Amino acid sequence: MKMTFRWFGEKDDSVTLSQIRQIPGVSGIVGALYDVPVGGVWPLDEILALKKQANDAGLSFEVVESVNVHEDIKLGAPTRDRYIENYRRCIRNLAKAGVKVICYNFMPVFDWLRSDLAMPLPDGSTAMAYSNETVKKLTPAKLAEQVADTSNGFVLPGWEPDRLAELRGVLEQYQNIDREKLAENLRYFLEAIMPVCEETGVKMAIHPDDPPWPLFGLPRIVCNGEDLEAIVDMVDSPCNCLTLCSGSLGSNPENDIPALVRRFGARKKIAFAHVRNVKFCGERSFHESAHLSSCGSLDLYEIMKAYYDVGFDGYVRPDHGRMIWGEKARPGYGLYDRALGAAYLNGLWEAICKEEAGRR
Ligand code: DNO
Repeated sequence: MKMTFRWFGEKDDSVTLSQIRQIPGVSGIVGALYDVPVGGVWPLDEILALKKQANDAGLSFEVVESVNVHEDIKLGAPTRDRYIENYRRCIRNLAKAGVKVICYNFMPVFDWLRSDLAMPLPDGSTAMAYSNETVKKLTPAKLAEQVADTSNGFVLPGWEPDRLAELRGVLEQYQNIDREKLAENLRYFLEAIMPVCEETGVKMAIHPDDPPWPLFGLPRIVCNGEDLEAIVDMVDSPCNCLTLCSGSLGSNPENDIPALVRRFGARKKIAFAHVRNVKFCGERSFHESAHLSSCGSLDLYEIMKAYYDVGFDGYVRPDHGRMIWGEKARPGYGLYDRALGAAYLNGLWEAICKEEAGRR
C-alpha cells in the first residue's frame, strides 16, 4: 500500500508540500494540472515541472486525479474523436513523467455534489453534507450558486466557472442520453485509449459517481458493484481499473464496501483506493465524518482488512476531511483532518499486518 495525499498545486491549495512531507507514512502526492481546459493536452514540460516540485519536496508524483473527460466524449458527440486523441496524448505525456495511475470519472455535467459544504457537527467542526430534501428543492444552477458561496473562496473540482456557465446548454444535450447510451460512450472511449495505456503501462481508474444515484434526471453508471463489474468487463485490459472510493459508494448503505474491495481487489482491478467515512442520516442523505469508524457509518477496519486480504499494493489516500482547528481550506481538503485520516489508516494497516504476520 502506498499512502498518498491529494495536492491542488501552489496556486490552488492552502496546504504546502512541506506540510504533506511531514505527515508520517505519506510518500507521494496525487496531483493534476488545473490550468489546462478540459479536453486539452497536458504539456509535458508542465507535467515535469509538477513532478520536479513534488520530488524536490521528497514526494513522488505517480497518480493523477483527474484527467477530466470532455463532455463531448460522454455525450458521444461527433467531435469526440478529437478529444479522445487529446486524451491519448495526455496519457503518453503523463507516462513519460512516470505517472502510473490516472483517476477519472464519467459523471455527466457535474462531478461530485453536496448540498452543504460546511455543516456544523456537534464537536464544533464542519463537514460536507448531502440532503436529498434540499437537492430536490433546488435547480442545479441554484444549488451550484449556494455551494460556491460556502467554498472558502476555492473553486471546487468539477465546479469550475466555465463549466457552470454552460450548465443549461449541457443539461439540454443530455436529454437523449440514457444509461445505455452513456455506457456505450464509455466503452467507445475505453476502447480507444486502452491500447495507449497498455503500451505505456498507465492504469485508468474510474471514480464512482458521488453521490451514487441519478441526479437532476441525468444518468449515472458508476453507482454499485454491478456497474463496476460492467465497466471492468466492458474492455478486457489490465489497465481498465477502478478508483474504489469508500465514501462515494458508501453513501448508499446498500453498497457493502469491504465486499466490493474483496470482489474487485481479487481481480486486481483496484488501482487507487480513496478511504474515508460517511454518516447516514436518512434516505439518500448523509454527512461526511472523521475517518475513525466510530464517527461514521462505515467500518474502516473492515475496509482496510479487505485491502490487506486481497494483497493490495496500489495507491491509497485519505479522502475528504472535516474542517477542524479553525483551518480555512478547500472544503474537504484541509490539512489537519486528512492528516489524521492518513495516520489512522496507517495505524490500522500496521495492526492488521502485524496481527496477520503473528498468525502465520
Ligand atoms: C471529490 C473527488 C472527485 C474526484 C473525481 C475524479 O472530492 O473525489 O472530485 O476527484 O470525481 O474524477
